[in-house]
Amino acid sequence: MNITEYFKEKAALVDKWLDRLLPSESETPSILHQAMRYSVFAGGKRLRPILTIATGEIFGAGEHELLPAACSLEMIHTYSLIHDDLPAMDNDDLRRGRSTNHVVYGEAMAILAGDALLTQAFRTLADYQSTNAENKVRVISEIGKAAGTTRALIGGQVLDIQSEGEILTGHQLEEIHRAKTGALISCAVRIGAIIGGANENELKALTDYGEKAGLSFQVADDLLDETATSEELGKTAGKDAAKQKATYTTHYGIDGARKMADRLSQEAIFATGAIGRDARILQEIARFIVERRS
Ligand code: GRG
Repeated sequence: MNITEYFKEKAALVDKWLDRLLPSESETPSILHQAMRYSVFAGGKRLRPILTIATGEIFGAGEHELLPAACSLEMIHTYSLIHDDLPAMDNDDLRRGRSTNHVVYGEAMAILAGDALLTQAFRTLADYQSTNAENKVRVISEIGKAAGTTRALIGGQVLDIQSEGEILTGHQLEEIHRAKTGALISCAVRIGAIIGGANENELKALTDYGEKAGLSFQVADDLLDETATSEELGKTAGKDAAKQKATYTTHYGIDGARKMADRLSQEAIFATGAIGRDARILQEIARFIVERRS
């Protein structure tokens, strides 16, 4: 199976579980549940849940063990996109090829839809039946940490907002993106490994993979922001330049950023060598991350 087919198959599985795990649109308050589902089912790549599934499957974990945790990451990712698009943040009107949540449902409902997705993610994690209670608590802690403030999603967003219009060093740029984008991607790999029962050495190698792949994702994202169209991306292209944001392309140039994305991808692939299991799927995903067109 090639990587495109793999993503299609796993994304369909993620969608099936998300549909099961989210409140139905008819349930009160209907408008909020519609808003949550509007953004979740707007056609994202499902990269984070797929990383959890791919990693967990390497260690023999099954659908019922992996999907609740994988879907909780997608709920958190979608909440971050809804909030990031708000007028108080990036003020964008296009996401996943559709009008942004606040444009359709209003600002108040978009804030609440994001809040509700974050809350539902942790409820999902707590509710699912796991044979290993210790690992379940560990996964909840890992996700709480990655979605939190210290070298994590919200903290990265704060640094990003504070850095607008500033000239950053390469180190500062990396610090922002390791937190804002990398933490959740790396977490996706780690929780797949934890659910699958990886040992400490395997977890260390996979953390290395996740961090490299996470950073390469952001460098590729910056390249796409400059080289792809809004239609291809499903979000507004050229936004970073318009907002005078420091990006990998403004810092290293298009060629420099391209080389950096490829180098990080190679390093991620190399890290999988230390697992001692067939990790070809993670290698394929590392390549996909830097070669994608959306
Ligand atoms: C508001 C708490 C809060 C956090 C916002 C992740 C984030 C922090 C903002 C998202 C905006 C953004 C452009 C982030 C950089 C890279 C990124 C995460 C892009 C979107 O991820 P994809 O390409 O999206 O995986 P899809 O739609 O495919 O799921």
